[in-house]
Amino acid sequence: MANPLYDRLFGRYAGKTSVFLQLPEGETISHTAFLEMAARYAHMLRELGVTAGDRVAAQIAKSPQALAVYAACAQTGAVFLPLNTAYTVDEVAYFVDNSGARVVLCDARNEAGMTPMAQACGAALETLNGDGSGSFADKAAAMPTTFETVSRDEDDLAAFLYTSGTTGRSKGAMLTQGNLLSNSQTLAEQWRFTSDDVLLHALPIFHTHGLFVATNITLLTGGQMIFLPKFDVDLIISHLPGATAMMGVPTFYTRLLGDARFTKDLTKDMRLFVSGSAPLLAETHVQFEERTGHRILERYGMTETNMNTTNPYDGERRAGTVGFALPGVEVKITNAASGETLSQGEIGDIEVRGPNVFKGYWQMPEKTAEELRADGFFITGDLGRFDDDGYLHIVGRNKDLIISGGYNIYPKEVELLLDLEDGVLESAVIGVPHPDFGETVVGILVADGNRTPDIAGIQASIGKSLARFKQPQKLIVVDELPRNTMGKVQKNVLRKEFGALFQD
Ligand code: MLC
Ligand code: AMP
Repeated sequence: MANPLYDRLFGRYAGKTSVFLQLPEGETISHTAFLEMAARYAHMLRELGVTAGDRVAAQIAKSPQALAVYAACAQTGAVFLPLNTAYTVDEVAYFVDNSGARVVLCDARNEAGMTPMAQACGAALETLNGDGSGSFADKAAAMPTTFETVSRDEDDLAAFLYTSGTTGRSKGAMLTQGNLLSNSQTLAEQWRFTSDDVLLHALPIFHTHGLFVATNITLLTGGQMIFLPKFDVDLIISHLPGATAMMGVPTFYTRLLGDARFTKDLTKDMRLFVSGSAPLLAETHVQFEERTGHRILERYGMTETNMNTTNPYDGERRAGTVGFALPGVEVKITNAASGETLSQGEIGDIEVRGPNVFKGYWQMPEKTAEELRADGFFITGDLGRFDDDGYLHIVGRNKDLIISGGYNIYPKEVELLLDLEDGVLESAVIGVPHPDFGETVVGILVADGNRTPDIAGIQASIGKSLARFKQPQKLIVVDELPRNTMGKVQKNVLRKEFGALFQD
């Protein structure tokens, strides 16, 4: 009986008392203690009716317990569906309904709001809080500390991560055990991870970066994680001296550079800083090296593919580029409409193929067919070019997407809500440069007749159903939206006009 994901990430530590997690207050959790917690949770999932292939949705705070839910899903063969803690009940309802989740885990503070939704979707609801308490943990405490791992193979589904679409409807990216394992194995080798590493973990664990890159690599190579509940400059500064590696979105690095305590001496025992999920400004790269002597290693990935390219560990880490294709991954620049590969140096669509590429979107065969070619190449929606030395440059996006502090916002989802508001005829949502988040969300409104839209009222209204990070930081009323001859809104014109809103 085999289960590659569980066996290689978790099961191999059976009986090992080595430290797995260091918590901010100094407490540690051993591999054995972690596996016992996961086994108890696996029994709980079984009690709740979960069998192999069932989806388990979790909107819970980052904690060792949350990570143990991931391990329990692997052990029972369930599909783990982690959700951003910022999502509103309306947003979560869509994921639970669309995925057909059998179990939903939430924070006790959200239980009252989530109960009717879970009932309507026919899912069992249990609570698990950031401090490890909650109905799920309470009941699990009485369960055995070992669980017979359910047999699975590399082609079986391990996780669903939802990614929004240009139509405003989120799609569940189906990731297999093989997708996750192949990628973390390659990254661990490329970035030279070993059991001596201590990863300073400050990313959320409901996205690829914090879960499948940072956590899986550590589990695969036997190192430790300093497991912080979230990114906090003070916590990072106090824990950097005990770490060897850190992964972050560019906002992590710009915030650290903004703090005088972040010095060369503080980072002297670090061997690696990785950045991704959003473009790292070349100037951040340069300032970081000037301050610390370390060159940030930038890589490129996405929900559907895990990681695709990386700058070299040895060799030049070139600012403003995302390096080379990972071993086993093919990257080409195409004209996506014709499928033709472009000449060296030309700008076009980035397409990728490899064992990292997902299986498709859950119950959306047409969407899958639009983006995943029959020959296995995935059309990323990013635009890029290879330079003369083969480094990949991401030069833009062929998809209407805003990335704020590493979180993705699809304008269509916000526009659909704005258009429903009183006094709004139509809207266009754009991303504009922001000194902290890289990009931020701005809504441009056209008034409906002579009625003046009530900006504060609209903000409050959309806030009921839209996560805070997706809400426009500014709403601006204009007479009309610029359109091209085809009638399409020219967002580039709007981005130019409002691009300096948040510049110092
Ligand atoms: C929080 N807020 C954000 C935000 N994060 N607003 C816009 N964009 C964001 N990313 C808002 C909150 O709603 C709140 O609003 C205010 O900012 C402060 O909240 P906070 O909880 O204190 O936020 P903070 O700690 O400052 O978080 C910022 C952050 C965090 C950058 C540390 O967003 C973060 O950890 N981002 C990482 C995202 C990530 O892991 N991405 C990987 C995706 S995987 P208010 O108004 O209420 O004060 C992927 C593939 C790949 O892309 O290649 O990796
Ligand atoms: P997500 O859907 O959250 O996985 O986001 C994936 C998107 O993030 C990619 O399609 C890119 O647009 C962007 N991205 C990830 N890494 C980088 C990077 N290093 N530089 C620029 N954009 C990136």
